Amino acid sequence: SVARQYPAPSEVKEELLKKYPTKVAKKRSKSIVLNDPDQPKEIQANIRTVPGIITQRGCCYAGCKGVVLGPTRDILNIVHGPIGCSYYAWLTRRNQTKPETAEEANYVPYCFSTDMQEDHVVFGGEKKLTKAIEEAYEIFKPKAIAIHSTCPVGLIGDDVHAVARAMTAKLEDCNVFGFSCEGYKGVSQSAGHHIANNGLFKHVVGKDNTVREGKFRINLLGEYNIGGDSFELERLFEECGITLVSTYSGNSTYLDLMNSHMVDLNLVMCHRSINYIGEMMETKYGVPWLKVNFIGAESTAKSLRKMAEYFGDEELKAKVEEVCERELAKTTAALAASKPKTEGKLAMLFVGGSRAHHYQELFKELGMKTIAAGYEFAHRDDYEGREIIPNIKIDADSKNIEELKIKPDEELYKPRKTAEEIEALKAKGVELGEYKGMMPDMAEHTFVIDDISQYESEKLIEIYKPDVFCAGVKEKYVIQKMGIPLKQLHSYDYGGPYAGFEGAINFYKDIERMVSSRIWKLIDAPWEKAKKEQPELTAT
Ligand code: CFM
Repeated sequence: SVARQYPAPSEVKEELLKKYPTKVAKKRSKSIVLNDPDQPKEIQANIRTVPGIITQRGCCYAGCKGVVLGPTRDILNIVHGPIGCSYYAWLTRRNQTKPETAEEANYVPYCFSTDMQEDHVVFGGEKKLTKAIEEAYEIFKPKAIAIHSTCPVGLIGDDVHAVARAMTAKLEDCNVFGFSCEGYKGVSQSAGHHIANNGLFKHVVGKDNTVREGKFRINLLGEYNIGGDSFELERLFEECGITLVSTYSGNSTYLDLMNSHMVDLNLVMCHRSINYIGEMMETKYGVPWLKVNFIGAESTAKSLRKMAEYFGDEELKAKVEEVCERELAKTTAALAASKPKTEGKLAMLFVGGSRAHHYQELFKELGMKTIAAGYEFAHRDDYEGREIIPNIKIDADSKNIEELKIKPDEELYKPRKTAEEIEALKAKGVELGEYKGMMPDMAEHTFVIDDISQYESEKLIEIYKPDVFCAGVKEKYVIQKMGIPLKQLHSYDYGGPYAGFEGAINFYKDIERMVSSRIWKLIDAPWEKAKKEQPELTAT
């Protein structure tokens, strides 16, 4: 193959900004960083998108209801608002769940909405909400009901929390709680994660103090079972002899979440969406957290080994080693089959607040280079690493630990490790409570871009012609019409799981197929076709 030539990175950045008005260019410039892995540069993140720019972002309601609360199967989620937002209350995220028995409650396939009308906007919607809760309770008898506010609710001032309190008092054995997660709050779905974390911690965590069986009890925080990812990780934990008490919140139940403070360790997969629960559990119950990444075969093995090292049990370490060796033999064989087709190809990843980092590991294994990546709504710590930024706990989105007045629980607080043990673990690479971020893992002179716009995406594609572009469904078809295959890293298109060892094998195969296919280059985009057929009409 011919070595590709690109303009100098500084010229690329200039090209991305050239068309913007001066003020906009100045603002966007701070969110476009040329990477230096050894000395991560400051990146502008978690700020308002410039109006008029086509962003990839979602809203606060999406982050709260869709992302964090949605996957738990037996919390009945009612969307308070007009029906438009409730379309997205339905399973559009491919978060899977598997009840253990046919009788077990599962509300994931349902869609509950108050279907607010004009007169509710004018005269208030609290009565309508009360009725909706009563009706849902009558039909389903759930143990928990969560109310999610959409924009109009905040604008007219319905007090969903007052309704929730009244209904909790009235209904037998049903915990009703509300979330003020109006779409307009914050600058993206990130504020919704924070509101969801705070609400779950306040209303759910700590309500069941049963000590579950098992020598090593953990939670998996920030794993949502998209395309069955959690199932693969559950398999691995079980084989290693680990008791998984709860997952936040893929394939989870209300009872598991109520019991989730009774563990020895929290593993944090998606730091962005769930770090607040990790912090609060540590403050109140003394449970430490460890950042892991189960995306990529090597990362999965590394994460399992770190976890075993944390527990320090020889039998567990041997078991983890056995599982890793057996599984790595399979992934290595799969990689040998795919890598000749993928080696040297280029990838770009623009997604969410976590996967644009994690999935670079899989591309690395495939011998592919990530030349540009960025999050939609992450904060600076997800890029630069949390330890280098002062006051990282202070978060503009929502209330922080101090404001929530979270203090150690007098009966249940128990530090799991001594200061010396924590130091010893750190020396072995088991760094509790730390996240290094995306930038240190990316090559020098690659681009790190926060909240990339559609325009900037298209420019990057014109310049670098990547072999695969990773984003979501809103980007997918425009980019494929440019002749570049797009892999959805939110929903996995129709594929997955991609986590763990089995997931890695699935990903190798899917990416090999995508980068080998010439189909997108053979089809003219509608605008190219129009140019060919009627050149005079498309002259600008
Ligand atoms: Fe975390 Fe997620 Fe993500 Fe996220 Fe999301 Fe998602 Fe995502 Mo879509 S919780 S930040 S808000 S890993 S829904 S499962 S894929 S943008 S990168």
